[in-house]
Amino acid sequence: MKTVNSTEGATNLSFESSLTLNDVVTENEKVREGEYEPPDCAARQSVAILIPFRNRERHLVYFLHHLHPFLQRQQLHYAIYVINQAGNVTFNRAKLLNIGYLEALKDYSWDCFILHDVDLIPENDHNLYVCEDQPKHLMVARNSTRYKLMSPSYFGGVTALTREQFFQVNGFSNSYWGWGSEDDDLRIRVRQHKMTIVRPPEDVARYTMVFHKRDKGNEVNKDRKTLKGQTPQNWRNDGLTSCSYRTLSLDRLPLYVNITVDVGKP
Ligand code: UDH
Ligand code: MN
Repeated sequence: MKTVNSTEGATNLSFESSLTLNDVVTENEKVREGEYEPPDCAARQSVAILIPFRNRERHLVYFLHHLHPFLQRQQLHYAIYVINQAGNVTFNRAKLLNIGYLEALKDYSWDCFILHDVDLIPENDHNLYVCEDQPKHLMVARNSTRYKLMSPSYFGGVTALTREQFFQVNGFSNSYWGWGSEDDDLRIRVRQHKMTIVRPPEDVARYTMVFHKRDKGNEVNKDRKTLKGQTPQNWRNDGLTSCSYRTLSLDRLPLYVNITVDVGKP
């Protein structure tokens, strides 16, 4: 088996439609229940990767295929958590990420949390999946927006916050049902706590988004602008401290921990 112990810089990504989850399991014998530790050094940070999820099995296969070797080249101690929203009610990305944080901390006192869309694949392994002394926005450039940052205030797609940073801002709001602005809400929380947002250089922080259409059950949230206006008043009462949900199953699969949850409804 190939040993992975150094980064490679820009890589050519491939997306083979014939690739199966079993193939990816075979490629990654050293991963146990979604977790990996470098065998011959002590990782500087222990990192939990949290993925909000529903009905994106094909994307997850590509994600695991690329991310496991990517993270191992960076010599991280890490684990991947997929937080799967049960049922058909409107998707709630932010609440799933709050749940991921709370559940992952039951396993281990992770230093750093990477909040990661399942369809975004990093193109360059010099984009380090570790936390900084300020919250970090990792997805600066992506194919779907011609590798341009959409706005200087954009804080979506892939972000990294320490356990303490995420705790301080009370995590995400639980109130964003459907698509949009939950990431802006997190940025407002971060700014309110006098933190700044850091980014890697744009030639490094590049991603390919696997093509997709808008999902059923994740329509644009019409209340998103109103909600965003209330964040400075609401953050304290709406977040990790008020996140109620029901865990339906927790499965430690070979390449990730799958947590299926009932998040309630709008
Ligand atoms: N997600 C799911 N299942 C869903 C919806 C969202 O797993 O049904 C997760 C997934 O991790 C995804 C993330 O939430 O990467 C963000 O959702 P998204 O990928 O739908 O958001 P994006 O901004 O697309 O990429 C919005 C609609 C795109 C319309 C394209 C028409 N040009
Ligand atoms: Mn997407």
